[in-house]
Amino acid sequence: MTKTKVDIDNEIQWCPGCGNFSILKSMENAFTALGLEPKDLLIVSGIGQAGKTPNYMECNMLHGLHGRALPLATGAKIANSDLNIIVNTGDGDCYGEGGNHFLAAIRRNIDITVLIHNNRVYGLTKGQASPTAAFGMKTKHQNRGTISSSFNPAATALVMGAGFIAQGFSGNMKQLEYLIVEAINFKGFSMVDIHQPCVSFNKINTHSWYKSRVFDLNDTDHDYSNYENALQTVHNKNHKIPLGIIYKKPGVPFHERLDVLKKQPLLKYKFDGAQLENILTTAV
Ligand SMILES: Cc1ncc(C[n+]2csc(CCOP(=O)(O)OP(=O)(O)O)c2C)c(N)n1
Ligand code: SF4
Repeated sequence: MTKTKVDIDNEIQWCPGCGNFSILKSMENAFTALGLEPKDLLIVSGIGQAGKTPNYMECNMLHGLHGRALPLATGAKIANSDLNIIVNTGDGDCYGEGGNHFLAAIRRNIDITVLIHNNRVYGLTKGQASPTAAFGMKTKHQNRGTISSSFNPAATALVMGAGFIAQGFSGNMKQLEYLIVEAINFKGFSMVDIHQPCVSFNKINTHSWYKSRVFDLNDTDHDYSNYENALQTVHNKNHKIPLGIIYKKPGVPFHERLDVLKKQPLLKYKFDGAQLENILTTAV
């Protein structure tokens, strides 16, 4: 069973009250529910408060540069498709610096689960507006309000053809655990965009701000297998925040699109130096 290391090592570096704690605990609960052992798991992250997450779990981890968690996860999945690969990334990391990698991972349908800790600010660097900040949001740095319009992750993922799109909230751990389990069980690219307060630097999108806006899609007649239904949900005009599975449609994942990977993971192939030499010498 995969345990968090929070209580054991007391090494955690997040502010008291940060939404990251509930995300971490929901991950532990989800891994336990799935019977995942640390050896079965690779957690990949980039830079930011979200990027610290794998440090607080018993797991294999790969900590990359800012915005580069997704290409690392892609390479790891190609090398060893037997691994369950989870990416912990922030809204700045994933939708800002790593934005193009987000699009590429969806197009390739890499069989990984991406958990985005979406607090609408760059937490680690003290609260600049991130791509998901609302237009006009005032921060210490954008003191007249941000002049960029807000990025809509679920809408972007949907039109790009992502197979599993969900939205969660750090203030609803039971649902978040369920969404993480469903995302991991999904074969192909899966993402859970998790609304998370940053208690130190985002005084607008607070826990109570979210509480008064979130609603459970299960309480509506939402059909996550219906694209039109999902499209309407992600363009929700009433400023409420839908939580749950927005869209789910399986497709062929990347490692099953190539015969060489379909046969066995890359790491099980023997290194053939002569073949490499041949490629290098004949390449134009
Ligand atoms: C290429 C690059 N740009 C900027 C930075 C500086 N930087 C480090 S962490 C960070 C903010 C991360 O924000 P987010 O992904 O939203 O994560 P959070 O800390 O809010 O969880 C920034 C801008 C960097 N390290 N590398
Ligand atoms: S700065 Fe914000 S995101 Fe970072 S640990 Fe503190 S509350 Fe959490």
